[in-house]
Amino acid sequence: MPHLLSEIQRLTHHPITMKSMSMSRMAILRTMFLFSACIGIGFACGDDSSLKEVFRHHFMIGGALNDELVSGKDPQAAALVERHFNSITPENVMKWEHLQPEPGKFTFEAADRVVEFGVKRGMFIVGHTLIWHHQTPSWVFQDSNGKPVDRKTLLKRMKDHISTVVGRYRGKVRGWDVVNEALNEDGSMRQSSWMMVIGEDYVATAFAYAHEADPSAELYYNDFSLENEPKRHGALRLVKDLQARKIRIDGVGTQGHYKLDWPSPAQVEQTIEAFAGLGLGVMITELDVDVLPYDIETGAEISMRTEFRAELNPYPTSLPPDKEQELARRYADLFRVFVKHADKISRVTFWGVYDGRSWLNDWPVRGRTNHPLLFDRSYRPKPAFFAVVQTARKIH
Ligand code: 9MR
Repeated sequence: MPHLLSEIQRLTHHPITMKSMSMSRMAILRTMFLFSACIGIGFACGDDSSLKEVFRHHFMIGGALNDELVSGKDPQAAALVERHFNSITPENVMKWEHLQPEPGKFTFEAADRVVEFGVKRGMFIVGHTLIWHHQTPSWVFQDSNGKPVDRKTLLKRMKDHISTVVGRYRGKVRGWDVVNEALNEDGSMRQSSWMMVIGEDYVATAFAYAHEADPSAELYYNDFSLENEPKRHGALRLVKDLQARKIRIDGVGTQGHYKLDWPSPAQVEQTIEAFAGLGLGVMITELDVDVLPYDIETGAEISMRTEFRAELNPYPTSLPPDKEQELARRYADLFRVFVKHADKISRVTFWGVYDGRSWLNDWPVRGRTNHPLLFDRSYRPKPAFFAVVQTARKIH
């Protein structure tokens, strides 16, 4: 028991007194559960390693940051970022609707803040994202009468946007998600407005414009569910087409919006090998593991929504120890694959910092309590964190 208490103190960073026992009994009980979850899976909880240090010989460790964190309103989250991440991606503020909400009217304040945050700390900053079908205002695709624009006009808008944005952050944003989610699940091209107005070469054109705006920036294609074969083949085709046209592309981001039971480690491994086989860098760009029940097959199709029902929100306070263990094992399985292929992977970025502020609390069902990341709602490392750390240590 004394050992258990000291481990709890180590985990929570709070001394346990009689007073705190009564005041925060729930928190302490929860930590005891966490501790037993750690023991259950044989991981060394209480290890306060920094992720970026632990994986410094493997790949960068990144996180998606929201504006609240960047502007100083969530200092505990910012402290986690400083300690654990050497790369950052803005979660929303570099999307078209934020940067150019109206024709020619650019609003850079929030994007500037995130770039300044990263530059100050010497972090690798990823720009997300230049061309996407979502979070792009409808004016982009319409003329002054609300009719669809022609190809020439849309190409000009694309070029203006890309050269203004990439040009502004030249030398500071070192890699860009140039095109995001251009594919359907069967590997065919998504019939987005980009595709319908410009045609399939909108992808190559966007990459060419980005390269022109900053010849030293790395350029990526980013998508989810590439672990599923049909979609992966679509992405391979798309990349090969760029390579055949001698258009610069440096890497592919497989987003990594995973479930406890999908995709299998073998699927993850095949995906990494397939893109690396084309001579590209591979990145896991939006990693999280959804632990809640779902009735949507896979992926991160943002347009899909389900109504809230209590049975879809089974862990509204905390994750029970058996689920905590399952999540830890899942993360360990994934990181074992990443570490094995560290020569092909340049970065693993989590989509968020801690559970309290994950997009998965609101997708595909609004208002749930999800637990997909390595840090809990009180900013404490979860058993999954310790499991991830162990994967680096076990192999070396
Ligand atoms: O995490 C983002 C969330 O805050 C936004 O509401 C959502 C809106 O589209 O976008 C989320 O981020 C997405 C990312 O930009 C692209 N891949 C899927 C991510 C999760 O939807």
